[in-house]
Amino acid sequence: MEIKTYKLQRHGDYRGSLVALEEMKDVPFEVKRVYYAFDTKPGVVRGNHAHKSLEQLMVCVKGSLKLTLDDGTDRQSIVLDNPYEGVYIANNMWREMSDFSDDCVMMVFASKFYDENDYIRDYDEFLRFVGKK
Ligand code: T46
Repeated sequence: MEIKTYKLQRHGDYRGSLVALEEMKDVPFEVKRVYYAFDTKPGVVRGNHAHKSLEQLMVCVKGSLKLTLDDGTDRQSIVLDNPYEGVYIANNMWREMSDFSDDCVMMVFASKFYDENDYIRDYDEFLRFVGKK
């Protein structure tokens, strides 16, 4: 399994940096929702679920975190520590986010509105969903 990353274009000049993301261009789907997590407490692991249909692009806009993706067979981790890199997270990936730095801001672009029914929170149910059990 390979984690799919996107290099985001950095518009920099003497004033500083700016990254612009447009749906179907920089983000590979239509964006219905954006959310961000910050002030994550030390040692916390977020995520621990998959989705039935949601697609997402994650960007660590400040600080760093470790993202682990699991397709039911293989598990890979990546450290996100710059605002010029996005990671595509398909629906059928179990995800965990850990090792958040104190200043971390995790921003996520999502293809659908929030829907608790789209979450798969049980790992065995996830394995059945991806046909690995
Ligand atoms: C995901 C990973 C990467 C809302 O009310 N609306 C929202 O759009 C979201 C995302 C969350 N919430 C509420 C639900 C919970 O009471 O915010 C609280 C924290 O959400 P959650 O525990 O789901 O956060 P994470 O960081 O474990 O997971 C989130 C996303 O929920 C999830 O879709 O893929 O980030």
